[in-house]
Amino acid sequence: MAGAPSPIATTCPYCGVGCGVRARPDQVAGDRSHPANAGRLCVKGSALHETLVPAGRLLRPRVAGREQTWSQALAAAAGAIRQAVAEHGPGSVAFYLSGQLLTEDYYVANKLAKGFIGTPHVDTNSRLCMSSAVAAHKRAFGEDCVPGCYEDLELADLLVLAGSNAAWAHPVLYQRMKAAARAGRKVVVIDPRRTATAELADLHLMLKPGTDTVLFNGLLVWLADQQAVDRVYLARHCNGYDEALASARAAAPSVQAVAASCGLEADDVATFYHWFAVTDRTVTAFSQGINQSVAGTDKGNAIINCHLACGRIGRPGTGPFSLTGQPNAMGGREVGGLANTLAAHMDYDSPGARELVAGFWGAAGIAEGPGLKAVELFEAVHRGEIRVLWVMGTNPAVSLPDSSRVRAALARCPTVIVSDCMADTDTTALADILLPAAGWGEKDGTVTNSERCISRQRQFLPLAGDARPDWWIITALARQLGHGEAFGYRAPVEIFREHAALSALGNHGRRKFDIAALAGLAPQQYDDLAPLQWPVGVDGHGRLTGTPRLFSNGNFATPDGRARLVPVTTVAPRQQTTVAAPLVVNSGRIRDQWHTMTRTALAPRLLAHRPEPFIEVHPADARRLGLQDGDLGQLTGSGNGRFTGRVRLTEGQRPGEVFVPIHWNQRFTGQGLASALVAPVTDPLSGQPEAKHGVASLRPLRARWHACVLQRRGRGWQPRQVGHVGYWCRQPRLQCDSWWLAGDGVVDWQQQAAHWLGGEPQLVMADPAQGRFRAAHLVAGQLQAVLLVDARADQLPDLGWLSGCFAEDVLAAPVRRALLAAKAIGSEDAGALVCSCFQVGERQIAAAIENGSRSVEALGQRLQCGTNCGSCIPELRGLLARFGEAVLPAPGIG
Ligand SMILES: Nc1nc2c(c(=O)[nH]1)N[C@H]1C(S)=C(S)[C@@H](COP(=O)(O)OP(=O)(O)OC[C@H]3O[C@@H](n4cnc5c(=O)[nH]c(N)nc54)[C@H](O)[C@@H]3O)O[C@H]1N2
Ligand SMILES: Nc1nc2c(c(=O)[nH]1)N[C@H]1C(S)=C(S)[C@@H](COP(=O)(O)OP(=O)(O)OC[C@H]3O[C@@H](n4cnc5c(=O)[nH]c(N)nc54)[C@H](O)[C@@H]3O)O[C@H]1N2
Ligand code: SF4
Ligand SMILES: [Mo]
Repeated sequence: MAGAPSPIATTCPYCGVGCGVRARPDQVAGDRSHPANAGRLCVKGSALHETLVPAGRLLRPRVAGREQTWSQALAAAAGAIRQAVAEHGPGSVAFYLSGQLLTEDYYVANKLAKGFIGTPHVDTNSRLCMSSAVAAHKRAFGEDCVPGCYEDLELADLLVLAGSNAAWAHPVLYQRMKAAARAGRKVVVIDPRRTATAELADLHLMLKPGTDTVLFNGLLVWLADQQAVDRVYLARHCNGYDEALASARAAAPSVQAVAASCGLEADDVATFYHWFAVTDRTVTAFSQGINQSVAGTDKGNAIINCHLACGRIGRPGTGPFSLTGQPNAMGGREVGGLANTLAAHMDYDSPGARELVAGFWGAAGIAEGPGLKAVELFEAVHRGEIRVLWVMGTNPAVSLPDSSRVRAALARCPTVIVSDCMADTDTTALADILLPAAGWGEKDGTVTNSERCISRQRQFLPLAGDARPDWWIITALARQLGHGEAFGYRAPVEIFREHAALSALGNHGRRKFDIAALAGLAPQQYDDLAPLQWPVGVDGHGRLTGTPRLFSNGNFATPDGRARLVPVTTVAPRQQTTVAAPLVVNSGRIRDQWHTMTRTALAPRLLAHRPEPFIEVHPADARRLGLQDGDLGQLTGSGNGRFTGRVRLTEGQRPGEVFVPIHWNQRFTGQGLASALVAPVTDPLSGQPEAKHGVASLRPLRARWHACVLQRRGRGWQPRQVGHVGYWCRQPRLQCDSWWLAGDGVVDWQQQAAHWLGGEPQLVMADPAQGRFRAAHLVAGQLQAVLLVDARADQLPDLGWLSGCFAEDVLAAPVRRALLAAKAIGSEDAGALVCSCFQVGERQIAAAIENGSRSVEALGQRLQCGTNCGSCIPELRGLLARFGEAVLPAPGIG
């Protein structure tokens, strides 16, 4: 295309797969040369350019709600920090960082806080995400290292996915696992829910939540009893086998005992154990179903124990594999962003580390020892001990447990500084000083993905408004505080070189994290840096070399070089059901949204798959509670937090347990925070919250009416201000904004319509007997807003067609009539969206199945669904199973 800028190679800012992207402002594509994805992208990655919109950006610094210049805002922030340190000591200042910052941002934040302000209280949202895996790695290997690489997931003959919904959370890696299927390869999924990932499983263990340690302890016992352990490997390279086995035997004496504790069939447990015992090439990939638990660290070690016992680590197709959540959680761990670490994989208690780092930084007042971990940190904020809290790149009002207490803590804190690229989030709403951060595409730096691969993020857009890259903001503040000499960086490359040099400090091969070979990169070399897995070396020709696998020689990062098996006991979930809160609440991700929706909700097609917060319930529980599919349900947690969402009935849920998504927040719905149902209890070693095991009661939300309002963009109506609405949820669409509403009061709809539509409706249809009402407001024939009311939610029409009417300049008469009937004219409603890439809906797919497309491939040929990112294929299969049978030709026909 003439005149179009050529694409820039960069990295996707979402999940820890770390896909390479070739990006232009108006277009993104997978980077074929990137080792993580070889050209593939998932639906979120493919929609990245649709989120590069000015809407909602924070463009100028704000102090106490007023726009300010950078120098004013930095002076205000520096003044608050100086005052807090003078009056209450350095420990009254805290930073709360994010695995979505770039390594360079993270490095300077850590250096400023620990080294120069001298506060140990620097923690990150990775505490909620990876800290149990980090602690497990350290106990077993002596250092926080993921031993293997993505290729191992393809090479494994047995692939175990524990507490991971990779099909939705690591989609491109999932596609790679799927494509690597071959005769004899087995997949075991360990998850209390039947997820999209379970579609890949030869065996799905739908275990009782929180019982993974029993399952893996039982596996260790089985391996020992079947002589499947590698005695030579254990003798040469490991400590602690006998103790770990004794502990496992006490916790999981037999397959029957394991099956009973985990709520599984003994035959299924034995099958898993047998496969593991006989398959040398085994990888166990794990994620938040393991980490987010009061036994998260133990769960990780129980898995690692089994791999060490068989010597299955450090070789192709083997190993425990912690799937990283965020794009740069790994980079944050490298710089030492967690409160219990110092820098560059050195801890405060690593011999001599504090002095070495202090000397390297020239920081005389470096923090003395570990600081508070996220949950404790916000408790300290609540107690008033933290006077200045700086939040960067995370939305704690939504993502930390017991959200109302976190909000109260933020509200009480004398100075809350928030750096974010979005203006209106649940956390920015509580900030005193708001600093506009550059977003993806506007900044330069590096990230490290799940397989230790360092990739460049590159700038291809100008900075929006006065937004600045995070490293710039942090160093500008450091200079205000008088630390100009230590923070005189002019570009990210200078920070990166220092970070690389620090990794070699006092290392002498003791720490695997060593990227000293990159400490001398010239700016151009940094710009051109190709993806590279650490530790990084240099070959005989002076070329940089990465390391796909660690510990291949059986040499670990412990003082004696031996790995440690850790005795694991059984720890029950801390949040236990009660009569008042009889259901277990599981929470997690959906396919098309990223975390608190600040970016993915900007692309309407990413909201079409699941437009509203929902509660997945087993049909037996629903029957007991008087709930039907599509009803509104309300969960009440043990701490009285509430969650209202659309009930989805599914056999994929164990009875007595419900699942809610983590994404919705107060910008999008009235009462849909998963974290409101989670108590702030944590793993004693890692400090990671037990986010997968809240408890709650469930009841139907009584509603006399269900409504939908569609409104032309920018007209400013906010249902947050409406008193008698029991439920609201906002769904931005391509041509308009829309709200789902429900309430129990008696409403005069004529009057209400004028209010909600922002003007007298010209078109009205009322059918009080049916509880039905339709109204539309037009200006000069152009549609401005529509209100649809019905007594039952399932009577509301599909809104896809209606929202299209906002694109028309003048509404034709038949369209007006159809609008009141709210039925599409001449076009079939597509039904609930299944394929986001090609916008294909359930009804279209059902029709195609009826017309003979009886396979995923046939559906792809007819409708294109499933042919791009492939993440809807599990759902296509579900629809084929559901509709395929119903429409089989009757006997005797054809
Ligand atoms: N689409 C999308 N992808 C994402 C993200 C996103 O927001 N959206 N976020 C990224 C981030 S930061 C992260 S951390 C990852 C998370 O990736 P995942 O961990 O794969 O995702 P989750 O949905 O949090 O949880 C995984 C599974 O754990 C199961 N589980 C719950 N309790 C237990 C248990 O006791 N034992 C076992 N074995 N399983 C259990 C849940 O049922 C769930 O299916 O995803 C990353 N990718
Ligand atoms: N109940 C429950 N709670 C959970 C979880 C769960 O499974 N269940 N999962 C937990 C996990 S694993 C995670 S990782 C967390 C995630 O939770 P959060 O980290 O709170 O969620 P995000 O929406 O990713 O927040 C990132 C913020 O940074 C902003 N941002 C984006 N890019 C930049 C940038 O370049 N610079 C700056 N300064 N800001 C930027 C975004 O606009 C957004 O406001 O949630 C945790 N909470
Ligand atoms: S798999 Fe993850 S890194 Fe890759 S495109 Fe999707 S969200 Fe981005
Ligand atoms: Mo995460």
